[in-house]
Amino acid sequence: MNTLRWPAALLWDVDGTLAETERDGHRVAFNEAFAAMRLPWHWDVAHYGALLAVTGGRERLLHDMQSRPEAPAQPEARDALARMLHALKNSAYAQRVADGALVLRPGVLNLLRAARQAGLPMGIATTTSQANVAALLGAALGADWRAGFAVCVCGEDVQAKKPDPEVYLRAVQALGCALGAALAIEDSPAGVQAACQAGVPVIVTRSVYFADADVRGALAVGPGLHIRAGWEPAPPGTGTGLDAGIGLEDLAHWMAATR
Ligand code: XBP
Ligand code: MG
Repeated sequence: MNTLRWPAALLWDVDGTLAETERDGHRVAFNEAFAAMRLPWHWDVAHYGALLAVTGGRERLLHDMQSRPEAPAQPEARDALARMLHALKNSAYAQRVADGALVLRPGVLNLLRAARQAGLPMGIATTTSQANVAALLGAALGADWRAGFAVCVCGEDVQAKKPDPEVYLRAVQALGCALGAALAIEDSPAGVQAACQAGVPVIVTRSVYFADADVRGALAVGPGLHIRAGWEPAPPGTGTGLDAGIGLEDLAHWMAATR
């Protein structure tokens, strides 16, 4: 009996999945933007965690402004301020990446390399902006990072951000495979919801902000791609050494459950 189903493509989420970018990356950069605009706002770790329920940095700013007396009253002025803050935030984020503040999560590089060696097409399916993906992956993978991904669908490329399925529908359409044949790697409930609604199987690598979040619908959930302990269901592959993380064979076993 064949218990393997090799994915036709791997689709990577970015924030929280490829790297722990939120707490020490985007959050800090938002605060730098507030300071640059002389606004008396500061998003602490806990408040930012609550704000992550709103996907998209600009949308997050607009949401937070609803409870800020200093925010402009007129919707147009609010929107303009959010755009300005978001641009400043993204510059500050790129600077943090350039300073080495953000690195890929353990196990990510190994799986990226294994997929590349196996000729498995990969894509990016993220809510974050194109510039942030380019900053992060340019620093982590080199200037030619884009060549390693057949598609890269970002926040600007969709009408509706996660949990809407659009990002996954677009990415899989560009890859040219069946929705159910691709495999997404996510960290957040919104990401899992987006993949599931698109009909794309998904596994979850837990990130700091979504350590206990409800990610039902995922094929497998675990603490990181670098480690085989703590995954549910347990990684069924053989592993390739004592310290081996999650490999392609594990993904193919988990995918077999979708037959
Ligand atoms: C995470 C997000 C993004 C980032 C900030 O996206 O919701 O909004 O927090 O990036 P994902 P922007 O997990 O899908 O990568 O400010 O560019 O939106
Ligand atoms: Mg994420």
